[in-house]
Amino acid sequence: MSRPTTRTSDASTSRTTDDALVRALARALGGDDARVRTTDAAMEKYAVDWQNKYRGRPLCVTLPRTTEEVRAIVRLCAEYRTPIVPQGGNTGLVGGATPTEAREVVVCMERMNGILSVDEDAGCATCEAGVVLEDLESAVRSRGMTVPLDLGAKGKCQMGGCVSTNAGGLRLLRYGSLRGSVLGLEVVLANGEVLDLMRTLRKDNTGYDLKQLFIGAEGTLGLVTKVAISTPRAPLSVHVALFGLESFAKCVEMLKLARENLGEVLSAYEFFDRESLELVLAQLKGTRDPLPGKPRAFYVVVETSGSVAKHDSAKLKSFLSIVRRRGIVVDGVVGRDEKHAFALWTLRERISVALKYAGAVYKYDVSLPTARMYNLVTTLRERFEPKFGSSVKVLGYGHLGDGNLHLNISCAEYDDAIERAIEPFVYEYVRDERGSISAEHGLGLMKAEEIHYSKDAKAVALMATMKQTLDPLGIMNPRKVLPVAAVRAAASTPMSRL
Ligand code: FAD
Ligand code: 2HG
Ligand code: ZN
Repeated sequence: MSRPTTRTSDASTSRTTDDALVRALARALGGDDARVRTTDAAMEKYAVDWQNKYRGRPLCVTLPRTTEEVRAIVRLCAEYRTPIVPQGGNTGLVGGATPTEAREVVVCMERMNGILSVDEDAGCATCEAGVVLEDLESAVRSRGMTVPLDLGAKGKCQMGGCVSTNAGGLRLLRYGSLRGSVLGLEVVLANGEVLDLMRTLRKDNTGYDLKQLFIGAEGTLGLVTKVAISTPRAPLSVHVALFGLESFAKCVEMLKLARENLGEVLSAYEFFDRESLELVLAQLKGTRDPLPGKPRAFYVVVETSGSVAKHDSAKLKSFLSIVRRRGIVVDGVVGRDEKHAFALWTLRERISVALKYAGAVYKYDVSLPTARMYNLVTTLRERFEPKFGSSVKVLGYGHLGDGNLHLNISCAEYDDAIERAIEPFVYEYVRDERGSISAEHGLGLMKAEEIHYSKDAKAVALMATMKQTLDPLGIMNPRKVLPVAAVRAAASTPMSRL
């Protein structure tokens, strides 16, 4: 087989090269047409993101079944200098898993969905990267354990995608980030070699912790093919309460009291504003106002998880009386049973689904100092009101216990005038607060060029050098995470000049 040195701009040569690569990929995957897809119809669901905001035109979509097949795909793409877009459940919110217009090869991991082991004694599980989060949860639940990650997309997102995003979710407050829970990884590097970091040890101080490089790398440094994750005991008793509050300051005050009084059983502390609730009630069938007839400006979901129901409910009761006595909450409701608790959680967990049904949405996922977090929402409302009136809705919700605000701007359709009113204003605001422009969703395509708002030039240059070392041909998910210019500069800058 001839070895092209670069992708040529000559259309016919380029097409011939593309055809040769597709044929080679088909051979590598056993000539199975269903696993090397080339028609627009067969590629559609892989070409567009969950929000319908990003769309690309991939050269083909590949669906490997084994690490060996992933290696073969990566080697061929390296040989043909053709970019790879790793894809999991395609639920990412920053366009990281979406191909661009650059005729890339999508490598979707959905067929690598085997659960390899569940170890009750060690409290860990190992699986292939394409296992859906909810499937892993069911497997470990039947053995009395839980996956230390839970999010609204659990029925679709995959373990490899979650690890590659370093997804946070609804119980980070309890279990911490995936950087602590992930015990091992297997990764196919950009040269097609396998990096075997699959250990299930809790403690291992032998040199640099290389798996951390791939956690949150959004597929720009290699393809995650296997994951080992700690699986703590599932809580035996779970209680959920939803409160109505009149100001954001009260939500913050109540968080402090929840930490003090619920202590070790506190497992989630999530907030949403009235605008978010109204949208959910309008868009999602079967949802009900939890505190009918008493609209409140803010709502907080508090969850406790423990092992002795009597002890946990006594703690929750005492917490309720403290926050009532101090006049922090106006009213609240405690989940009567599992079904009712689920209904209360739905109001928070499915806000992003309601937003999707409502039309176009601009999403910002930021870390800010907790007490001042909501000021960004009110500031933006003031900015929008005179120009756009009620045609643009500004919503605030998120993981208050983690200092993570989800700012969402909902409108009928995407509009450059609206975007100009938001950006770079939001990024500058977050920079001035020394926050992060990506708390948990990553940078993807959306924010690759904006990384400088949260990281200084030296840090970005060092990241680009690491990218250059691991992916010298630049084939792993190009244009995602890092600015194009930084990656180019790294190719010609010696480390000593950083
Ligand atoms: P994808 O979207 O397919 O990919 C995400 C990124 O990882 C891309 O850059 C992709 O190239 C890369 N990637 C995927 N698989 C691999 C692999 N095997 N190897 C290397 N790179 C890979 N996020 C949160 O943090 N917290 C939340 O609470 C949360 N809730 C959500 C709720 C909903 C309804 C939705 C739609 C999304 C939510 N998200 C949340 C976004 C979140 O990023 C994803 O749900 C999840 O982490 C992505 O997993 P995925 O398998 O869908 O990955
Ligand atoms: C959540 O916490 C997710 O619900 C999605 O991270 C947030 O859609 C969003 O902005
Ligand atoms: Zn979130």
